[in-house]
Amino acid sequence: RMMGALVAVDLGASSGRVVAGRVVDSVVQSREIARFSHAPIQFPRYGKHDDAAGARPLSDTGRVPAIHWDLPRLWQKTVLALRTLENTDVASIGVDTWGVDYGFVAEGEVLGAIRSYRDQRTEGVAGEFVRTVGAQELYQVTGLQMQTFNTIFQLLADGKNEARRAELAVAEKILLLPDLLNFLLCGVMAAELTNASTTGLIDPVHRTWNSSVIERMGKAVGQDLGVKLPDLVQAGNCLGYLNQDVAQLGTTASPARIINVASHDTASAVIAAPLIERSAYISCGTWSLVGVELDSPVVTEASRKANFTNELGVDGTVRYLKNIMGMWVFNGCLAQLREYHPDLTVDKLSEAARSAPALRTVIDINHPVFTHPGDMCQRIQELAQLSDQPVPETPAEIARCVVDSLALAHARAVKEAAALANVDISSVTMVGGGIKNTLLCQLTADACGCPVTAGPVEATATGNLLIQARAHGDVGEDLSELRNIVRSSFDLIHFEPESSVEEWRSAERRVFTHHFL
Ligand code: LFR
Repeated sequence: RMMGALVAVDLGASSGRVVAGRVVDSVVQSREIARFSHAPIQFPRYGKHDDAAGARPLSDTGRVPAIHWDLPRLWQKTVLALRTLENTDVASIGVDTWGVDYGFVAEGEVLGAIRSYRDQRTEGVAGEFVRTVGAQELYQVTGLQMQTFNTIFQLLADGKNEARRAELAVAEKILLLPDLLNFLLCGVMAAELTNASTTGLIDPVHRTWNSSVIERMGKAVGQDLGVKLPDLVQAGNCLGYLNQDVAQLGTTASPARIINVASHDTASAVIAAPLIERSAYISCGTWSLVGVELDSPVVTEASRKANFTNELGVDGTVRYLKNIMGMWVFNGCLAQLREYHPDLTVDKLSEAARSAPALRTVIDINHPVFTHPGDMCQRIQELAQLSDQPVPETPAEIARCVVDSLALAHARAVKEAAALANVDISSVTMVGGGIKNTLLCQLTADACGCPVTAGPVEATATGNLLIQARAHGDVGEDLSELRNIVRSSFDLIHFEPESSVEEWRSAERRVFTHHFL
């Protein structure tokens, strides 16, 4: 049987792509249809009726900008990419994006702007809620890491703002980004579980909406949020059929299906991480997500203090992992350095890092100063100064500091994951765009003191395609079979540790660490 093409719409926080593929004889064949970069967009935020503030720089007013995603552009890019496939037989489409962010739907339309998780409106609000519920209790019932951007805190912040509160009041449903795009594609609303697990509103043991937390939230914002959250569905569910006004895909008898994939990008990436026994994974993109696959959550106090999260994967798995600020910091430095060095590219900066002295300065790459867009180089220099280390000045030194620090953070998180989940780890599997930086892979092997297998780069889109293929019955049911397909479809690169772990341990002692909790 010759099946139609599968289409993965994969939107990361720094770039999006649309990939068309098939699985033929247990090999993924795929072709990139479109790729585009995008970024959170900042708007000045003024005080209410505060005319005097108009003329002053925002920094003087103590106000932080509002940060939105460009949904119209993301949608437009997606539609244009789909239209290029109008002469192809397309069986289905699956959408994945970064987690936590959402929009409202009312009267059949998207209502208002989509805030980015980089928006700082949640700051005080998150702490207040956590203190009322109790950090320990909240962790025990949600298993979720403490990040001020978790959906639960964003909704709480919306409830405190008159205008957003009004939107929340008229919203019929709150839809996470991939669910929102699915709704636009086919008119059906649902919440796919892997991404719902990033909200803070899920019970990770029963894998259902967490009614007690939702009730508390609802009280805090003065509305019954339970009715606004759509029904949960599992990855693999056929949600509906592509609206032919968007694009004419499929056949007249059967338009392309919209399939719920593992719609959290990290969940799709972990599906396509060709894990072997006792291997940790690192999904390297805007973030580095470092962890292990488990079959039940870990909600101990030690785990909470280390800020590990229990996000949900497909087939009953738990993604026990930690968020490390990944290429976000590197790319932020690059953007800034390009003002003075317009010819600089990711590749050139990565190469420059290779030639700079190793482990000269290491910083806490996960320090909250890096959360928001801006002057990354200065922030690095300040942290270097604070810890009495040489201040990196040249592009090469800055880049090296970032890559060394990131590798160190990778190693530390792998070690913590193993200890906290009580599992043995003897290798690390790295996937995602960040592995194109082979220095990062090598240094991660060095810092971990164990072999690293890197690939595929397009793990997220691949995981997306594989769940669609499985929904059509084109591949086996088992996650291990999906990973075998990945192994036979991509060239994986192996890195053996080359330097002594001792050097890394002593470097670690120089890091000026920020304690979250
Ligand atoms: C990666 C990711 C992370 C999530 C962060 C914010 O793209 O989805 O898993 O913590 O973005 O949504």
